[in-house]
Amino acid sequence: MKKILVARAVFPDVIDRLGRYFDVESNQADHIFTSAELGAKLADKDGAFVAGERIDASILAAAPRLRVVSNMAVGYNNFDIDAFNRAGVLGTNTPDVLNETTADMGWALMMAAARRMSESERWLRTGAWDRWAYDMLTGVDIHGSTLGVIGMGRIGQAVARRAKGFGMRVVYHNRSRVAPEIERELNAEYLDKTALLKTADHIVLVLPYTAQSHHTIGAAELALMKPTATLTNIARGGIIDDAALVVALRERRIAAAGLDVFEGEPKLNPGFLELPSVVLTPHIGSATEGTRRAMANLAADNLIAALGEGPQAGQPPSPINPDVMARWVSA
Ligand code: 8YV
Repeated sequence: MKKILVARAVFPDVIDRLGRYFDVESNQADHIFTSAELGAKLADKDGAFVAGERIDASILAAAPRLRVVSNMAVGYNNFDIDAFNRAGVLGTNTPDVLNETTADMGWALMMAAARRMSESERWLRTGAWDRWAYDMLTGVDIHGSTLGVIGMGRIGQAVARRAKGFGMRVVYHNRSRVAPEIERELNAEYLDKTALLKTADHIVLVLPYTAQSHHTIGAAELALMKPTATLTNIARGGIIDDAALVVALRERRIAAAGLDVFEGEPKLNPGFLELPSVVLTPHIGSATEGTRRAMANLAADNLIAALGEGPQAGQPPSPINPDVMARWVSA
């Protein structure tokens, strides 16, 4: 029986399912492994189930039997894919099943930032509310405004699709334009980054983290935004220069921000904690019971199939670097 490591705590029934095919070492105590511990755990494993753990050349070198690492996440910037390719290891992820849930979260954060929801609730809880006032906690409108989506992949499109009911104009920026029929369906207009930053009232970041997308939004970009605009990040820490955003919010260069992801999370820039105009959530974009179950099961499907078991044996549903599999067959 092949051996796998499930590196993080996950739904017990998913562990049971994996146990039908493999000798499973689980981690239901959810101990956070150091890189060295993870390498040692993988020394005799054929597969691994991870959720955002960094897998690089040093870990792969410590794991000579390893064939597949299945990420319970759509983003896979935690994988050094070049190292995977060199080692002949398949990486898999969990696309699509979280699109709608994550898009909902983008809207929740954007609306909470625009309408000052967190700030309002914090204030109410202090007991300070004793009257109505014409200018009490006034925010900025969502309806009728311009939504700017940076990163028009599957989740970006789901964010944009929701704008119709709010009567919004949709502008987007992406590495390349999406197909004309998608632009038409979403009523979305392509703009270069500068034009988008100047035009949008509410910007939502939905792009993958790569060396190229590092600090897509820094001081220069924040300076282009409208002082009434909001900025929401449901993508990855590092896409925004958080230190620059703290300054921009402190100096009221933009109205508000909604952040689910942070540079260096689970730590975050302490400046955010002092600012009323930022809504902060702990990377919960995909966190609904149904979606997390779908992600866990898809991650399990990938692992089972990649290791030649189950109904999809040899055909994992969402491989990242499928070319390595040809090397297994011919090896
Ligand atoms: C994951 C995410 O829950 O899928 C992603 O890329 O950011 C989240 O949905 C998180 O990365 C843990 O794996």
